[in-house]
Amino acid sequence: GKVRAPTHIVSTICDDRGEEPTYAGVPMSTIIEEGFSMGDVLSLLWFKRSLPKYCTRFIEMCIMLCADHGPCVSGAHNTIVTARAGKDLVSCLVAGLLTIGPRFGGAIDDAARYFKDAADKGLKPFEFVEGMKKKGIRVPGIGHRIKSRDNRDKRVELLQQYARANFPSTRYMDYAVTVETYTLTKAANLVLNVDGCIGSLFLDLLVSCAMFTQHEIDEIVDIGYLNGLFVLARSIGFIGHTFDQKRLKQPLYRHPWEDVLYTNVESSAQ
Ligand code: Q5B
Repeated sequence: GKVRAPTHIVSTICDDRGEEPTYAGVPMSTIIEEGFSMGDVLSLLWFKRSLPKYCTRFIEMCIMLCADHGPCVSGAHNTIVTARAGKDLVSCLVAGLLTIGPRFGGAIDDAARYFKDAADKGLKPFEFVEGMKKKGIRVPGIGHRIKSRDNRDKRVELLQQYARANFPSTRYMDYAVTVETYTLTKAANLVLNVDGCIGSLFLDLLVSCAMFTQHEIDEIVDIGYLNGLFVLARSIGFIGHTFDQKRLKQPLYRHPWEDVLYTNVESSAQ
């Protein structure tokens, strides 16, 4: 009989072999004819299911609100410098993306992991924060360079308002807010930042929409899906910054000497 050759790739999200491609089993014509949104498409390709409207709207809000945060943040800065060095679009984009990590934009998964663990264990905010301090770990999702108690992050406020009005439960976000209340007693800039807000609210979404098993939720948090939201969103901004620099025909960037503290022996002796 026929022997099936072993495959080298297993793929479960998209099939392009038929008359039309399908995303998680949904044909492209359905996606277009039934007016699926970006959030619907993301749900199919990332979560392999159609999520309710309030969830896909939340996903779209995260993408819109994180699309850009000005030219001064690490990623946009890298993109701008790369564009000014005359590099191509993909190089400029990845130069920006490579800065996304535990300090900048990539704290969403860790925020979800730590807030979930602490909330599920019933840790009091001070126990959680002081426990992290003892371990020498900054609380992911807390702290911002320019946002503070008196200069709140509008993105965080908008996401919180939406979730309070539309999510069945905001248990993890509420926990994150109690952590923020505690960290704000230490310093005014230790606010719940956009990463922490998205991380905690995505947990609320996953748990309260009742469309994921506990194992699936653990897997999503474990694998680290959520930084993907920031990566996807901020790519829009980085591409915009690339075009902006090229349109403006900006010259090669060189950082000014005056803004560098040279501390080698020769220069300090002069
Ligand atoms: N301290 C974000 O730090 C930042 C603490 C903390 C306990 C904390 C810092 C941090 C966790 C990672 C995180 C996402 C590096 C940020 C984003 C997207 C963005 C960006 C934009 C956009 C800022 C001063 C004192 C020290 C620290 C203590 C600080 N954070 N303690 N837990 N989390 N957060 N990242 O202001 O005693 O003096 O040693 O790592 O969530 O990336 O717009 O810019 O859209 O693009 O530089 O919004 O918070 O403060 O490093 O001088 O620390 O505060 O231990 O204490 P700063 P530092 P001490 S959202």
